Amino acid sequence: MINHLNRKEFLRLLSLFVSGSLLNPQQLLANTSDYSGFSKADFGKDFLWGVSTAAYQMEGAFQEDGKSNSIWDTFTQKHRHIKDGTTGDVACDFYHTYSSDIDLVKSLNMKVFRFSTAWSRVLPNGIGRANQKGIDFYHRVIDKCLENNLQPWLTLYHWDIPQVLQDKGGWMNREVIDWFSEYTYLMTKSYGDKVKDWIILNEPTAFTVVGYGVGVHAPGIRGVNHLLPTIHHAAICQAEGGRIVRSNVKNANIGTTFSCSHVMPLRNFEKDHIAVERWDALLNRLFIEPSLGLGYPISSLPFLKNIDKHIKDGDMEKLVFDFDFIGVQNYTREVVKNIWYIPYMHGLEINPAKRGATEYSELGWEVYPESLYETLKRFSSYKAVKKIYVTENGFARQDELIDNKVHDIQRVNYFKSYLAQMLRAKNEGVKVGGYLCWTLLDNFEWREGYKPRYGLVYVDFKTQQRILKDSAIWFQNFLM
Ligand code: GCO
Repeated sequence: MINHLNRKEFLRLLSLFVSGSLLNPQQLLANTSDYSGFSKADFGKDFLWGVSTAAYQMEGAFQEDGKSNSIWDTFTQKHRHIKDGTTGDVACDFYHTYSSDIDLVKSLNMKVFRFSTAWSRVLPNGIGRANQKGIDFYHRVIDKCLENNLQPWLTLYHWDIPQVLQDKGGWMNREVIDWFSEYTYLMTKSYGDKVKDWIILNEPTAFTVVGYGVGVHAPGIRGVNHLLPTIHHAAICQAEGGRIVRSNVKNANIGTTFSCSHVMPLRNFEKDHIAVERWDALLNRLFIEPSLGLGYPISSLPFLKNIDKHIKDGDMEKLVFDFDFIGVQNYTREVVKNIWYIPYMHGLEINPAKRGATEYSELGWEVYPESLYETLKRFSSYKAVKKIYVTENGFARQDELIDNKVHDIQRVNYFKSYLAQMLRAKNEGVKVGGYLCWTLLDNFEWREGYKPRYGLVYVDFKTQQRILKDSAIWFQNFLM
């Protein structure tokens, strides 16, 4: 631990610990005990297993067959904000390799293939005339899933609004409600006969806060004045999208997904507990509560108070939608500390390495399987939540290909420990209906570029060759 801290910080922590103010370090360490002894059957025969993917992260073909730029094309090409200077121009080339890639999903004994549709591929002008070649591409993807007896789960928005709409303000412009409705209408009319499982938004907290508040994701916009309308419009679209799917798709199973984390205080100080409340409201409550009719968590998150300016008559009702399920996406936990000078949040997530976490991913995210358990319990405590799916969970590392094999045992252990915590929650009565791991292929990890690899399947980006990692083989056997 001392390696990561300067001497002054170390002495301060030591004195807090001696005075009993710091939580016991053991409480801050991951529980890395080896979980084994469960099998697929323990989850029940209807439990769904699958993989999650996203269009920009793997499709490539960014200008092919009439696709226009999305904000991620612009962000990666123009601003060079990506750590390794890469883009999603080619990514995994899934636009051309979808057929054999979907065969891989089948070969892993999975039942669900979750993908997102790129709005700029099907509606290059954002609205108006549809691009038939773009529409046809997703028909091919869906048909291939159905041929393989896989359920296609379609996510409508995984962060890639068309640039033409961003030029008019994107999510900050209230007209996005009409634009998104038109896009959703087109998708449901095109695929509603074949696709029954629909996810409206992927992680609205992430794309609003990181893209339009902090500005380190596309479109790179900063400031609370931009963030507040973005949050409100995304929350309306989340519900409005649900209503459109409900009216256009017979027997639809409709959900939306949240990036969630179990948040804990660094020290047993009142101020740290208050910081936890703020972070928890931001990470876990911001989008689910308005959809359940509970409004925005303003009292726990004071920077939201000016959101009122953007709320029109009747909007509070429009935020509500009766989702069939909620998708939770959990990778780690957050340990936060009160820091007065941090704007708006007055607290910060402490880097796991700096607080003595023993195991963390290439992104620096701590391995903390109990976070998934806590998240599932937490979301199931909302009475109106009918069902939960874990729609993402996975581990980033720098995998190495040696003799055409990838021995990612650390990832296998990660999955085992998180699955055990999911089972624990399920056995305690949480209605968790499935688990979709992140992700099928190594792909473009947003601002981090291609260095962190998340796939069950290794991708050689020079040749586009695919190689099953040990974790893929582990799933293949586990799901047999
Ligand atoms: C996210 C995503 C994925 C990420 C994954 C790993 O929500 O951030 O849905 O796009 O790649 O979470 O960071």
